Amino acid sequence: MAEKKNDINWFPGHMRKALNETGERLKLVDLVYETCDARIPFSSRNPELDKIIGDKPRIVILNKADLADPSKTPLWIKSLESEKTRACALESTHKKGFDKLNQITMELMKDKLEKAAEKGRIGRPVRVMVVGAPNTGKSTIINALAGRKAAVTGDKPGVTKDFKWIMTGGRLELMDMAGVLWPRIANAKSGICLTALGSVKEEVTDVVKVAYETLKIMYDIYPDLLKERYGVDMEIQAEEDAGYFQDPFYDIFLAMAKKRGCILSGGRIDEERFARLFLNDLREGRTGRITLEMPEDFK
Ligand SMILES: Nc1nc2c(ncn2[C@@H]2O[C@H](COP(=O)(O)OP(=O)(O)OP(=O)(O)O)[C@@H](O)[C@H]2O)c(=O)[nH]1
Ligand SMILES: [Mg+2]
Repeated sequence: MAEKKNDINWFPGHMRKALNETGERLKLVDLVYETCDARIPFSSRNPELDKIIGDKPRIVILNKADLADPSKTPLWIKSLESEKTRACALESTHKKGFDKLNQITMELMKDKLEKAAEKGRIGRPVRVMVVGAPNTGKSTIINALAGRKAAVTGDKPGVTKDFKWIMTGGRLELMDMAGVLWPRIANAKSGICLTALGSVKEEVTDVVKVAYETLKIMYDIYPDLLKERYGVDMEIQAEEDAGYFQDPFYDIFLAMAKKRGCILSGGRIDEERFARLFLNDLREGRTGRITLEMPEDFK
């Protein structure tokens, strides 16, 4: 495999603008819903955004929980909660988890709403800004809360490019924001995970490199899922073919590609086709429910 660049950096103008404007817009809302991908709750949380949100009450939403490892999501929820920050899981395309989200929202707003009611503002709306990394499901969550398709959604990052207020018809007024990454993703594994699960535009990355690095991460955590999906005996391949200079994972990668019929004329392996297939399987949950990081990895 040809060596290509490893760093992942995607920070287009609309994201810089959204990040710059977040601080000012925060003054307009009571609460923040910060979305992350339940499969990578550390890597899909933006440290720049975290600083800007600061002490504002927030609910971290572990979205796409239907695709995450169900044994790990509760551990993440526990580790993310603190005095000003609550957390919950959502399966927003299946409309699951919203009762809990509403309950926490009202708990966090209780004092503020009571004070408003004392001043005669009974039933005052609750204003929420929805922020988070691209493609983590912000617009989908808003549509579920509004009960209609008020925001545009899509299965690629960077769909929402500017902020938009959406009234739910109930008590909530929601501000949909553009998904934002940050200028330098310092942790290489985070960059790989964000790309593998769809928060970084694939076109700016080396898809084979991303798939290959993701395979290594998956091999460490979920070797059985790989074995099941791709029918390759991981251990035997790794031990038998590992020459001194040969990366054993490369053989596994090639064996998996071959098994899935990614072969060019002349018999060469079509690495790029397999890389896309492998990543699509992973993103869409065909490989299984996965969570690629644990809270204790970041303590
Ligand atoms: N499986 C699953 N898919 C989801 C869930 N929530 C959203 N999606 C899908 O994820 C993709 C991205 O959803 P969006 O709502 O557009 O994400 P976004 O955060 O608004 O993205 P940007 O506007 O690009 O930042 C879409 O294809 C959704 O259908 C979920 O809970 N489970
Ligand atoms: Mg959006």
